[in-house]
Amino acid sequence: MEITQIEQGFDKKDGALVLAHILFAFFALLLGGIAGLLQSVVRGGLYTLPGGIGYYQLLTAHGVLMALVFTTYFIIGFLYSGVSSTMGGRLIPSVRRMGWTGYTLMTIGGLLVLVMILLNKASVLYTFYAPLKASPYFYIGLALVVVGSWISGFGIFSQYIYWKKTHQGKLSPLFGFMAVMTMLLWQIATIGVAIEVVVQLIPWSFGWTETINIMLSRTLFWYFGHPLVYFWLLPAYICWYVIIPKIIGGKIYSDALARMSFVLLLLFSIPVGFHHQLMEPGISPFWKFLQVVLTFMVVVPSLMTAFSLFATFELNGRRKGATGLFGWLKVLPWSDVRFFAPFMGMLVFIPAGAGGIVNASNQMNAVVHNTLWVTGHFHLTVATSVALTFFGMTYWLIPVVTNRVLTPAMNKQGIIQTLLWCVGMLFMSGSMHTVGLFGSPRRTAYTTYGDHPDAVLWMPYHVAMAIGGMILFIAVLHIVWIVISLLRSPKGVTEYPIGESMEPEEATPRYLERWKLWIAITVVLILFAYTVPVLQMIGPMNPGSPGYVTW
Ligand code: HAS
Ligand code: CU
Repeated sequence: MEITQIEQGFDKKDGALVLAHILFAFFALLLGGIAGLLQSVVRGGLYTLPGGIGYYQLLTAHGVLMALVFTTYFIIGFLYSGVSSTMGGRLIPSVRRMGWTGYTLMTIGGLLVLVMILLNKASVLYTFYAPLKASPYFYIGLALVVVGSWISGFGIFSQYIYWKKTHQGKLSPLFGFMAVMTMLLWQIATIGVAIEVVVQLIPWSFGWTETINIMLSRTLFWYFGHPLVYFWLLPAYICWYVIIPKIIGGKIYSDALARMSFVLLLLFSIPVGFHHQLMEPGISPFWKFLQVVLTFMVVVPSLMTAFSLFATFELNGRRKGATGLFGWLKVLPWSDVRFFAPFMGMLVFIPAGAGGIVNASNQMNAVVHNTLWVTGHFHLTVATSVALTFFGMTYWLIPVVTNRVLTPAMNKQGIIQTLLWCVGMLFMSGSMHTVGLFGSPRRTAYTTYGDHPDAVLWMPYHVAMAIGGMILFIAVLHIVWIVISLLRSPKGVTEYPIGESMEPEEATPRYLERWKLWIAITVVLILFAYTVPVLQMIGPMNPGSPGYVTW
């Protein structure tokens, strides 16, 4: 039985599940924002931390809360909302239960991780690189977060299977297809980090094993760590492909192209982790080269996405009578924050993606690796393109799931918030990129290196970073205030904005939904890229290292 959204409003029980995720995400954003503000002023030499709080402790809290907690909660909440809306009108009860079980486990694990960081027992940064050794309970917390997210992922798969069974032979809704792809990427990627945490880190931090194979642990981490960044990006792409066309009053350029780009993102996101380890000894150049080639393959679906977005915008403009090369720009709804915030995310993604291609090029990676350039790169990608898109979605998502409406006043606040974010990031990420090219290292507390001339050159950029950090902190407070205000906006029914394709359903080839085929190719690519180097790593040349607590 289909229930149309607009008459009934959003299912209340589903709404509660989605809202729980979204609110927890913004709670993490607030805490992470406080840590971010403090560390940027410390790094700029403007402030000294009181009461024995460590710089690296804050940096760990910031990274974990922003990159892992904010993103994962927002994404799962968003995917559940769209799956409920497009695949049946409500979640089947067993799926909703899985959603809550996943949420509970993730929250227990997440709080355990946070407590360990606050107790200063886990200042190992968000990549928790060995041989830095945290409390075992930090790693156990991480494992619980992963297991929780698996259960949430199975919920999404179940709703998809249910929809397929009740709609024999029909093409799945684009949102549902993309949600399944996102969680599939996540499930395959997290196997790597789960092995690292359960087999290596937990026994070692309990003292059951004395040493740890560092190369192997970092490789398992980046097997997960690169697809992790696509796990953040794919939901933003869902918004750009599926939601934005509806908001601008246009249509999706091509359903088939959108699905194909998601298939390619699954295939090529995982066997590329070595592009984070290009400067590490212990991996032979051939395997690094191979994974760099695959990295350039994973750029292709992003270029397809850019193409498709331009086509959507332009065709929409022409339909509305726009002429000339750039006439279509004029008819876009600039004063609508639901469009404006994600659009700024897209715009920023052009230089952000170009920076990624610089990183992936071996020789240039030697220049930028471990410098603030990389920090600048990911503050554009995840902290602007993805974050602004998520903020832009919040303006309709909270009203949809709470059966309320967005007011013009809140829309206006949203435009201001978006501009604040962009200005703050221009200062912060701009300085990071520049000073990174001058060699200023990332992940370092305040130091003038004995007033070395290079460090003297870096200092003004570090101060500019701090100014950007302050503006961004104000923008964090602003979005949190907006979220609270949205919870109190007037009652009413908001439509879930799902775009339609320009093409008829028959235009999408059915092989795009042959999951077994895509999973099989993914597994082959992973085995190809990782088997030999991993075998080399676990050989007798790698005796392992004891752990260190450096903080
Ligand atoms: Fe990256 C490091 C390479 C994308 C996140 N990356 C990081 C780290 C993070 C991160 C968090 O190869 C640091 C990890 C750590 O802590 O050490 N990255 C890439 C490449 C891409 C890329 C090749 N990264 C991302 C995305 C992220 C992200 C996305 C998060 C969401 N990255 C690297 C490498 C490193 C790295 C190395 C290691 C560096 C080192 O040495 O440590 C590509 O996927 C990028 C492809 C993107 C494009 C852009 C397409 C543009 C679109 C927008 C269209 C706009 C429109 C609007 C239509 C080709 C789709 C325009 C309208 C107008 C009017 C103009
Ligand atoms: Cu990567």
